[in-house]
Amino acid sequence: MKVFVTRILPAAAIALLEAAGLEVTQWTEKRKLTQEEMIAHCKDADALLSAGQLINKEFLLASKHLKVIALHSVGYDNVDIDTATALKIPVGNTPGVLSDSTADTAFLLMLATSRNAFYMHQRILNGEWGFFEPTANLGIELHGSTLGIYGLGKIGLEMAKRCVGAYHMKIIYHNRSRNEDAEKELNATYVSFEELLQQSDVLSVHTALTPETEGKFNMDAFKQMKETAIFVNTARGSIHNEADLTEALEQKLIWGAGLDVTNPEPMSPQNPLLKMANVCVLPHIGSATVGTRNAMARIAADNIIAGLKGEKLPHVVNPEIYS
Ligand code: 8YV
Repeated sequence: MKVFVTRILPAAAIALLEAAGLEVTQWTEKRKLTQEEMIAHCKDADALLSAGQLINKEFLLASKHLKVIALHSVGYDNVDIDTATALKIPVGNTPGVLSDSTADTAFLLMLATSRNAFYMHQRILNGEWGFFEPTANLGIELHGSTLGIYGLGKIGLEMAKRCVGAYHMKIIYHNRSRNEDAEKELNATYVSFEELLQQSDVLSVHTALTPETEGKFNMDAFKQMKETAIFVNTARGSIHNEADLTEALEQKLIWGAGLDVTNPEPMSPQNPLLKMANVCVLPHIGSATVGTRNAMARIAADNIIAGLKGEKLPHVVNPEIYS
């Protein structure tokens, strides 16, 4: 049976697929496939292992024969899950294994933003490391401050643990449902969305992108935040409204922002956010460590192998297809 893989993945995962007797074709060009190319490459395939591609209704209707789609990501906002479910195609993702590396990235952005670190680096490159002034280059102290988490799941919990361990931060969170483990383990307090905005010194986004969370951090939200607050987003760029965030930073409604995700990606090098002292931007590298990307690729391979055997995927996002 044949598997089409949309990116070059760690060799260990390809070896797993081949050891299972599967014929693997990888897309090796350094650009996204077009919809037509996706459909054409999947025509003879039995399974699709996808990273960084849109899987919409049109693609799915043209690729109904696929026995399984495995994503190389925990997020599945780029997949029309309702259509996949209606077509009885199981879709797998890679939860858990990227929680540490993504939380590390959120922590890095929080700390870097609190000290304007990326801008300071840029100033050295520009030859602007000049006269020492005790009142210049001052950042914000994180110790004992309040971390607000929007979407306290696996990744948010790891971010919270780091902040408690490093800075004894107080944890507040807003979720659709309570996270009792975090309440017990970290003394986290559930608050309303408005309280989260008003009380957070650092507000870190760890929720999935859904119609409910899209554009949630807009001007109305930024206006309610502290002037000293740091906004961190390592989830999806569309959860914040970028124009509103830029304006909020320009008007000093909040202190700064650390972003691993933008809308669109890649971000234009001309984006005004990149010129701001109080903004740190990374190119969506939340899960980008050797260990994590290997683990993600292995899970994706396991999902493909199970799907092609007609077994339930170890990590399935539409389990209802089995009932
Ligand atoms: C992925 C991510 O690496 O897992 C996710 O949801 O955002 C990233 O870690 C990226 O989507 C490419 O597959």
